[in-house]
Amino acid sequence: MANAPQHSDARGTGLAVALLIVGLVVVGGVGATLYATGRWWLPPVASAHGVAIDRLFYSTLVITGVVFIGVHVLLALFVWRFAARGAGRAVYFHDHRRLELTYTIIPAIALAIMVAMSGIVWARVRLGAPPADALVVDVRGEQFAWLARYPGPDGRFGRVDPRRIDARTNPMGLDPEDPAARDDVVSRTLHLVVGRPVRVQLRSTGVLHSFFVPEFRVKQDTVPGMTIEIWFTPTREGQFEIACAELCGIGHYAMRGQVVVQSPEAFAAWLAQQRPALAPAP
Ligand SMILES: [Cu+2]
Repeated sequence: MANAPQHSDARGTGLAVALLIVGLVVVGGVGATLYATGRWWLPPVASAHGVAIDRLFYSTLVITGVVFIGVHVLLALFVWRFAARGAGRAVYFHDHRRLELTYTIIPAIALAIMVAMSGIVWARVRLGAPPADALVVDVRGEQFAWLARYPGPDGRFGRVDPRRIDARTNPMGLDPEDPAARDDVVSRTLHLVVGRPVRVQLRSTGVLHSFFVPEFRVKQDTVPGMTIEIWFTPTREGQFEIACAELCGIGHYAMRGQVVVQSPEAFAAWLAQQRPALAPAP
């Protein structure tokens, strides 16, 4: 029994360290949550489908959060309950069919449910066809800004040709030989109508960018040579920021665009004031 006091010392140190770790995890977790909810949490949603995405996000957070806390509480309990106490030896067993089946099947079911929940929301948000009365806007990412194009009074987008892109005079690459292009309106600010679905046709000049408007819960890469369409319905008037979410070069950090969501009347008035991009300067 000469070793007994040493064991008791080690246990005391172990318990102190365990309590310190638990304390740090609790303080860190609670602190980070409070800080994050105030500063980095999701901005209030401003699109119709965003509500379903938020619901999915919060249910995933609750499910994984409960599992996370449960696992760590169990881990701490086991460390405390089954710590070495003197001469006892740990019990070892190999193969435990029921145990292995339990801890495989339960997480598999939980994960399958979560994947199905995401799949349903994804299918609704990304695979559904846009309504016929949707506004159509062409959006182009370039180093390091965003451009929006509207079809003008004829309601038709003119041809664009990357070879005609000129950073100063024709950043969209409109083809002046196409009559439909002559009245196209190009704006550095994306204007949308509250409550009206919008189809955004995304293009890119040069490199990959990503069209990200956090309030809309919309994020989509733009790829040179491709037109990628997304659609959504803005539900709140206001000004939001388009942040490029793809590292696209030295000016990436400054690649911000503005979205203005406004009433149908204000939108019509704004559009009526715009000069066609190809019109000679007054
Ligand atoms: Cu970019």
